[in-house]
Amino acid sequence: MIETRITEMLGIRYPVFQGGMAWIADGRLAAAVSEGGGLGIIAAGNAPGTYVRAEIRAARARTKRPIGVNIMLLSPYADEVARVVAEERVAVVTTGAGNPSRYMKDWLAAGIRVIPVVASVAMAKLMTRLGAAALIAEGGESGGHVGELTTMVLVPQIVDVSDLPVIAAGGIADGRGVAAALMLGAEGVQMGTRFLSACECGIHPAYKEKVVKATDLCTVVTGKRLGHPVRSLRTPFSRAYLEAEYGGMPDAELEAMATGALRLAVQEGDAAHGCFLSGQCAALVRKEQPAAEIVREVMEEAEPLLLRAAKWVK
Ligand code: TUI
Repeated sequence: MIETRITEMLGIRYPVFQGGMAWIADGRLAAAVSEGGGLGIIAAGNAPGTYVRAEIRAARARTKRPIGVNIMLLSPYADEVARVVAEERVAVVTTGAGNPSRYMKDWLAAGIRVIPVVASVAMAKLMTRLGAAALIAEGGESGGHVGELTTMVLVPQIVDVSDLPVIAAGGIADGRGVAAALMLGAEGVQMGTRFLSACECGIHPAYKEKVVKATDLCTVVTGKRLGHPVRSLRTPFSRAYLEAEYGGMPDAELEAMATGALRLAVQEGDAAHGCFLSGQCAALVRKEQPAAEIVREVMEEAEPLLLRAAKWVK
């Protein structure tokens, strides 16, 4: 049993968060993770408040345990969703892709534990000062929108500048990753890619199959030129996008090419036009299995590794 300030603070069995993956992490997946003893997180992505409220209620119909909502701060609906999570008094709000300062006061007044993703030391200091309950340090091995630093160098730097518990994310898909994260000073982990293979994850079967069959060099970062780098699986779409990006396609056309690409991957499994967001650790994800089993398995794998390391100390 691994108990940290995260398990204690949230009243959860395992310090494992399921990443808030846009278009993917719905009430069903989040409830399955929370029922399994981790923290399930509904992704607001680019969806309106009505969707988020419905998914919160769908999750609550399946589990009495705490759930979280991730707010993607670049969303045109971010203000609306920020109000919905306060009205619904969700246990945890995580944020991504930006600075959530303007919402902090209202969320704290609603009794919400705010756990932002921070991709830099400056943001970690600011969030600590504004009342965050914990911090998620997400390295660029992750899928989707990626920061500059790797998990290995980001986590210890965040741990050094904040007294808050830190959750490591990016590149973690099994017990080895969990053990390594704890060694870096983290008190929990967040995994996205590993949960793409969960039975309760409703992505198109072709998406799941691509993840389970992925190999070491299967992901690529696109979108650097427009300032929104995104990691996804190498596909005919990502190849075409990279050619356009580095071939000088005008910004507006490049943006149009990406619009709707995530939905096409998630709902249609369309490799020609879809963008299959995934972290580098897809190569460590080998089979479909229930979400609860994933949560338990990674933590049970980590325990003997931590004990083995302790035995090396003379
Ligand atoms: O947010 C994510 N991952 C995402 S969001 C997303 S949807 C999207 N699609 C296309 C373009 C952009 C977004 C897909 N995947 N992860 C959390 C994360 N947050 N990673 C890095 C950051 C981050 C970056 C900058 C957090 C704070 C930050 O602060 C910038 C500032 O305002 O100073």
